[in-house]
Amino acid sequence: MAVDYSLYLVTDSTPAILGDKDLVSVVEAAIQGGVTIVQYRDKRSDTADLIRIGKRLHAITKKHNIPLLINDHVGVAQAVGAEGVHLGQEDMDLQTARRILGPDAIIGVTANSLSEAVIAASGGADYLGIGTVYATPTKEDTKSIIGTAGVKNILHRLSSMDEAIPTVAIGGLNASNVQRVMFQSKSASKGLNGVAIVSAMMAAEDPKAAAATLKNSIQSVPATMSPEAKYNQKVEILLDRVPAIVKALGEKSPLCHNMTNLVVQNFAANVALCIGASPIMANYGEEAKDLAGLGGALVINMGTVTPDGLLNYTNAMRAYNEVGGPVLFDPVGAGATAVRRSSVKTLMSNGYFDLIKGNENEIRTVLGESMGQQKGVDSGASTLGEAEKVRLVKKLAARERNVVLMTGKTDYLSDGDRTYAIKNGHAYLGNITGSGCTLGTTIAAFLTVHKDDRLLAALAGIVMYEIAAEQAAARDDVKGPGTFVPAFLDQLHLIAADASQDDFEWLKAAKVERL
Ligand code: 3NM
Repeated sequence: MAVDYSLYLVTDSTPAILGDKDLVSVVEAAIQGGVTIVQYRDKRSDTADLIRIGKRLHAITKKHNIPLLINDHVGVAQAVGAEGVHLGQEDMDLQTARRILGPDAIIGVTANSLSEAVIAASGGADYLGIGTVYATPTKEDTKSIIGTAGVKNILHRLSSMDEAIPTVAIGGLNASNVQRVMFQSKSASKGLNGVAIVSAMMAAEDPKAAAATLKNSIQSVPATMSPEAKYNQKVEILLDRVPAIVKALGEKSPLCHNMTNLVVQNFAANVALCIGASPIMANYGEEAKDLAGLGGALVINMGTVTPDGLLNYTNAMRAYNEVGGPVLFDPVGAGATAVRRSSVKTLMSNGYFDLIKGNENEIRTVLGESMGQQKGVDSGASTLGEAEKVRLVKKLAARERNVVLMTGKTDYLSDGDRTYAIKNGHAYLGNITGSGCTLGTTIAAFLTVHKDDRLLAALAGIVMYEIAAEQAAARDDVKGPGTFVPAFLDQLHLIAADASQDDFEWLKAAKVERL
């Protein structure tokens, strides 16, 4: 019998999660909402109770024609007549359980690492529970938090094996992240078959509605995430499309919601205005619920991160993710302190970023290939060659299934598939504060006007921004970084004004190469 693993309910009878609700009623409601398989997990009851409750649960699951598995206790599974068991790494070994339960029983195994996954898959497990994806109060003794990157690694390894074993992810999954986790975990050849969830259903006030919402999220593709499409690769064709995008920005004047650092608030708002966007510098995450519905984009720039700030970023990111509004992440100084390194992890595990932009060190840190302590938030001297930079942006974009921009004298832009070098800009951008941050503001605004191809939208913003800088630096009245700033704002404004008149002479200065 083919088992549907898409929405896998793991029960929990502890008061902290179940409250005063009746276990069997909660399970039945969740099944009515769309649960496809149930695991009875109860770490406290004695054997007699496990069998008694297990039988009641089995009566329900049989009525709905879905399998019931018992956590850990092979004997209980036999007594109840359940369809199988789920074994943790500390439970009975797979081979013994198979011998006792026979070839038809469904036996699942928890895998936390590549080797655990490979051993279980080649040992004949019927499915794997891969986790812990995110930290969860439901199970505090978890071994390691592997995130979507860890799940993806395991899936990639399993895809090279003969056995096409089904997989579910577990740990900290809920309505706000299941869709993204399914999407981001997918490796080229293998995706998850489903998600295993405890508290988001067992602790819900309305388990049927909670299950229905989860089911709906799992079955749909996230609003802004569609990189399956085959995009055009050619630079000339991409640049031909830039004018329409720049013009659309001026016409639409999208909201550009910046949660940015204290240093650049004013400059970022001015840049947003000059390119034709409508800035709002709202740092209170609760406001994002209203703002996210207005069709704009969110910039999370963690240049002056604080504990409150981190919470606000997370809330805002969730609000935009829910409606598919673009979110840009600028991990300023990501490698500078332990706090920032951990902030990057917190943010990456709590939501989806359409685009991550950073300098060499920041991108390395986000990827987890940091060379150690970074001094301050400046870019510092580049230490990597082009091939290595290209490898980093491609790898991060493929891992996150988004677009990554590494800024520097040459910028590298990739969606994991297409990668480009952009050689516009001027040295003065490196002599003023906020030039990287306001490039982020610019790109975020562009992401709202061309959602079909995020890389192209970002490219349009980058060339407009950097060519404006070249024009400003070439002006007679510009003597250095001080006079450069107002001239730069002027040129951004002029390019936007020219675009509204269909004048795109400036675009001839674009220096973009496909790699
Ligand atoms: N196993 P929630 S995490 C039962 O990592 C379980 O193997 C895990 O609970 C593992 O959905 C976990 O409430 C608890 O986060 C998952």
